[in-house]
Amino acid sequence: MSKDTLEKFSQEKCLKLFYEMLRIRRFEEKSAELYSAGKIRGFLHLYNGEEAIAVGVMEMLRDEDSFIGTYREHGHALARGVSMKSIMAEMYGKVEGCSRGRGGSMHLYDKEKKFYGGNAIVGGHLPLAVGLGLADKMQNRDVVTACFFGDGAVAEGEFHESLNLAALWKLPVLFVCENNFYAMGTQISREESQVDLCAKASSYNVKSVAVDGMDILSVMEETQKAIDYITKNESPYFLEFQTYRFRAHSMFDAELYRDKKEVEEWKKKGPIVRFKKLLEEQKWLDEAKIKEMEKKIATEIQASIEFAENGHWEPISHLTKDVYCEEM
Ligand SMILES: Cc1ncc(C[n+]2csc(CCOP(=O)(O)OP(=O)(O)O)c2C)c(N)n1
Ligand SMILES: [Mg+2]
Repeated sequence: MSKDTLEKFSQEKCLKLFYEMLRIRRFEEKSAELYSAGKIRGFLHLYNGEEAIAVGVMEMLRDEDSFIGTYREHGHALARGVSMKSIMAEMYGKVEGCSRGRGGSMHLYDKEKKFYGGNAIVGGHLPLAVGLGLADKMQNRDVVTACFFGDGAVAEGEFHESLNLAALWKLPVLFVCENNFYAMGTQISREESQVDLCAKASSYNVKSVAVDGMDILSVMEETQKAIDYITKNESPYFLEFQTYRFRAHSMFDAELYRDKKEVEEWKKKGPIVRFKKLLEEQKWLDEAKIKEMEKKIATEIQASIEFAENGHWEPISHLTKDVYCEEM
């Protein structure tokens, strides 16, 4: 993250990016509290520490581009502009939620925003991204599908099948690997014989680049290059963003598999603290501006909670709605 790169972007844009990362962080901190209070149930996976990836990639995607993600997808939805109210209501399980309360935290969805959903099955959505890319190619749409997944998905067969087919059929898919070095409690070196993930993607003839995922400016620069490449060459692209999750895998995780010192070291390289320092050095950001942002974010979060609290449960009469069964 350097001053030279910073100067390629305007102050206004940089403050917006900083705001978006802070907004995701605060939203998720509140979600954790609401989870502990029993307001949000089911699973809850926080993106704390990885915000630069969702914010940076979304900044570069165009409105017509699609994306699909994992269960750790609140940040992507927020950065894309899915309303915070509809996300909170979804996590409460209310019909006003973006998946009508049927999906919860892991299954956010928004057709208008071309967000084809969060997915709970590790690696299960990579073939869906390939399908979206194939549909776009067959219908001559000049768009890209971004597919976000973790390092754990690389161990799944779907990863290999998807990269192979995307390369073979020359599909416009941007594979975005959020490598936080852990799949639940398993460190990557304990499950992969080859930890260089770009080497795996390259073996399918997919152009691949490893990037510091804690540096929002690099995330944006490399995403732009990837989109340009996909569009020009009608071929997929693989970005490995190296990052770290600061909190537990989900709300049920005693974190016995990693050293607290390791977490503290990564926190020093966090996307928000690093960008804050750079912006302050540039005199684009100060405490007063941060205070103002915090206030605005707190108001939006509070409004989303009120919206969710006042939302409605789906009536029992809907139990068989959207359930299809062939007549016997
Ligand atoms: C096919 C499958 N196997 C196992 C699980 C259980 N599981 C849920 S999350 C997860 C870890 C995935 O790690 P990674 O892909 O690195 O993503 P991260 O959680 O680190 O963002 C596992 C094994 C699952 N959901 N699906
Ligand atoms: Mg991981």
